[in-house]
Amino acid sequence: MNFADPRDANYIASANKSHASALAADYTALGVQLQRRGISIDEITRKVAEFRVAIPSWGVGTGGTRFGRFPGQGEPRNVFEKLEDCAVIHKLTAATPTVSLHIPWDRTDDFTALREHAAALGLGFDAMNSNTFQDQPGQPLSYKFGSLTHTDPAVRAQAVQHNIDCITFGKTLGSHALTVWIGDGANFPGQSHLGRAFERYLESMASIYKALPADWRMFIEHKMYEPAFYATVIQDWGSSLMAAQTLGPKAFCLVDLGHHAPNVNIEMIVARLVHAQRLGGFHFNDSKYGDDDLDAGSIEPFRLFLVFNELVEAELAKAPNFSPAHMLDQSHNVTDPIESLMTSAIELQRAYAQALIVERTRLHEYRIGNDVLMAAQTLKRGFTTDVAPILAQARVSRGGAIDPVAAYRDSAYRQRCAQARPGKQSLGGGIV
Ligand code: LRH
Ligand code: MN
Repeated sequence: MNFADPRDANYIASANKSHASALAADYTALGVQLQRRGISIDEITRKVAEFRVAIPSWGVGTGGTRFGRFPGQGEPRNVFEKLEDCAVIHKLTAATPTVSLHIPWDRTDDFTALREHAAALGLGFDAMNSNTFQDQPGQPLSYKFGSLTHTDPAVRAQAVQHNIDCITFGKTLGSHALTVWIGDGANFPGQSHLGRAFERYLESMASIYKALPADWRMFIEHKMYEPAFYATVIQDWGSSLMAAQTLGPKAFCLVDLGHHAPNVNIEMIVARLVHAQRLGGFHFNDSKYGDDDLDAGSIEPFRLFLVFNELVEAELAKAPNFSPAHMLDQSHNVTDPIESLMTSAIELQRAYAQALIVERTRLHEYRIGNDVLMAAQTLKRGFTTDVAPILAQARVSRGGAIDPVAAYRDSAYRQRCAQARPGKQSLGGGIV
């Protein structure tokens, strides 16, 4: 089997050769179509090429559920190998230059060496993620009954210190944000005092907030349920926003698309958080029922488009304090994680491009005139336009592949990893 390095610029250039003329024809045709709508395709392509989304380090290994995990071939065995796979995703899509780490899953003795390894691969680091939803071997106090909101101040102190350690590691890596998601909550009515649990949360988060460097942000991630199945301390965007506004200007709300009940209007939540100037960022994924962590845009692409429509409206309105951090947060149980992460990053670019080509002046007129049907049709036209040539051209303009999945498969990178990374295939349950 012939191996090629899919991160190599020459390999990517040669892989693009056979697709170049078709792309040129499709791009020209779409350009003519958009020109008729008064839209410059090159302007859209330039903006799409600037779009960036961070890769979750925990997403490059095969994920699982509580019922089991079916490891794939050549899984990364440590954070250094995870970064090598993240570099493949970035080189082929030209859209994912940063990685979001999870501690202690990515803990290493030498974060400076990790930073240098990443830099050599052309990668940097986005938000750090703390983990006080699992107990680690040798951990003095258990998080079984909570962490930052535990009734025992010693457990809360242990969880606060863990978050402060994540900030310390992040400073070495050049990260500028800490994402705090906790599973704290109750399984039964009566188990916890809903008000006091929230007060303990604010007290603990205030201690973590104090440890944030001046140029850092803290992202509060809400989630409706799981692992708590009756009440979760930070259950919804309202609790998250109240906490952010209480903690201070460096605290923001992070929207994980899978953390809402089915049919919740997430784009409305985004619009409100933009208004409150507390939209910190996203964990993009998709879901049909619960926190399914499926590939972004795979179940509800129209919903993803509507979220990006709110982001484009905010961008055009120059909304104050608006610089959302885009991250993927997915669990790849039955696909090659590298392929899923590449196509998911592209689905975000697709939703962004579709939102960018909406004819906003016309839309505004229909809205003001209450021409409901034409307003809805004008917005939908962005979604129904095939922007694939723009996405491919944006990749090529940054040295990426016209067809990333084909280039990846033809390189036999996975097969090479299977040979180079023998061993480690734990079958247990759980997302990683
Ligand atoms: C919780 C969550 C959180 C991560 C974890 C891996 O469901 O979305 O963002 O810490 O997944
Ligand atoms: Mn998440």
